[in-house]
Amino acid sequence: MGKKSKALFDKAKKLMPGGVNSPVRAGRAVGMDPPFISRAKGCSLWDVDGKRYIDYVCSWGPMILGHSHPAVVKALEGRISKGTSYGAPTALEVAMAEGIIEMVPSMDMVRMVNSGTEATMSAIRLARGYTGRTKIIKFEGCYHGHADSLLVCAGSGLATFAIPGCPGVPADPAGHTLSLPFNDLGRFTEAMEKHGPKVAAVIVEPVPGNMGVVLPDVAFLKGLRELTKKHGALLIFDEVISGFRVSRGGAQELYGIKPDLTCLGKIIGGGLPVGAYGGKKEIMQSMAPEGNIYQAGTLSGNPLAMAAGLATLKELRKRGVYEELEEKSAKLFSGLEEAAGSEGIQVVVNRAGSMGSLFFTDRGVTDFETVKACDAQKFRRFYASMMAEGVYLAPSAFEAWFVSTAHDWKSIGKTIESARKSFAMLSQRR
Ligand code: KE4
Repeated sequence: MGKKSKALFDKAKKLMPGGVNSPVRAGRAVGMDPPFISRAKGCSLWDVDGKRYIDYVCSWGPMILGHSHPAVVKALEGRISKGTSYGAPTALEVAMAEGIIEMVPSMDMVRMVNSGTEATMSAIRLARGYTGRTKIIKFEGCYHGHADSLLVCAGSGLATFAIPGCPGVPADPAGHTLSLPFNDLGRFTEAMEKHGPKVAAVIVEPVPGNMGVVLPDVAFLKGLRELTKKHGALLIFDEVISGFRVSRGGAQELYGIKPDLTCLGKIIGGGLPVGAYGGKKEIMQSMAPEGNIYQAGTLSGNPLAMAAGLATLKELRKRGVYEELEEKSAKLFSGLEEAAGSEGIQVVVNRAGSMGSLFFTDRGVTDFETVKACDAQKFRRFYASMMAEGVYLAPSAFEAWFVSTAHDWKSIGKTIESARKSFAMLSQRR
């Protein structure tokens, strides 16, 4: 890490827990201190010491058009002189709601919030209020933000009434959450037979990105839809990452499955703080002030976030955007696989559209157990080598690579070449 980043990190650690405003950024999972970023443009980041990186974190998903996209910059410049927040309804929110409802198949009505956590927390409260039930089912390896009822770790053994995932989460909210293996329809069926009438909602990342990318067995997703319907529970798709990412209409469009509620975030804010939840009108109408389930937010629907998000969605509606993302992502990830193979390193690549992960293993990666069996030490060495090469990856094996429309062929080629060098290094250090 450069001298300026180090000085900043030393100071930051005195002022903020771990020197960061979100834990993963501290680099503890890879044993490397983080570079401090000074600016970004297109697919590039520059750190405060002037080093350029090709960026595959893309702010953890939002920057699907790359950084400082001209349309987004123009939208923000045109907005900022009109004020930054009113705390009152605006035409921008109407346009955003219209855009989301038009693009997301299951949405009749939507509410804007300020983060993915707020979106999932609100969707859970709505499901509980609407059904009058309390139990929630989630899946191991899926992350839905840091609301108490969703910060749980799966115990071992059968379907487990979860144990709090960290201090400060009282046993009570966590105790209403069951955590089950992802992609295991048998275990889910068993749990629903046992608890179905008490389950308010089943929440799932339809394409998980938070254990690295794991591809869903479509029969599993279809089973979630059928069994929630059978038992009167709501199905919540957490598409904070997969929304507008794995296809224009997200995983629900890709797999043709309509959840009762969907949580969104990231891309719809164009890089500004945002989240949203929505779904069937007869469910959403339970939310205050129309209904009696409360949720609120000072900056919800903020004009700047709406302007950046609208500009982003407008670009994503253009013809050929998802075909371009698919072509670039296929080239990148097949290039990574070929480079690893040529250096005798066994990797598995999971990819869904322009999000993907590379695992150091010789067997399929289909759930959290198989993710945890991958070689984390090899990932750490690969990560350090790629950062030295100027390729900026998420500092954790349990995250995704994101490709944007701003990733050009030259950068993709450079990434593959850097990976080949990194695989060669791993090969020599067996
Ligand atoms: P936020 O509260 O961080 O905006 O969103 C929470 C969230 C909800 N659902 C899914 C599927 C998510 O991936 C997230 C947040 N994603 C992580 C990275 N995978 C954010 C990065 C961070 O925590 O710093």
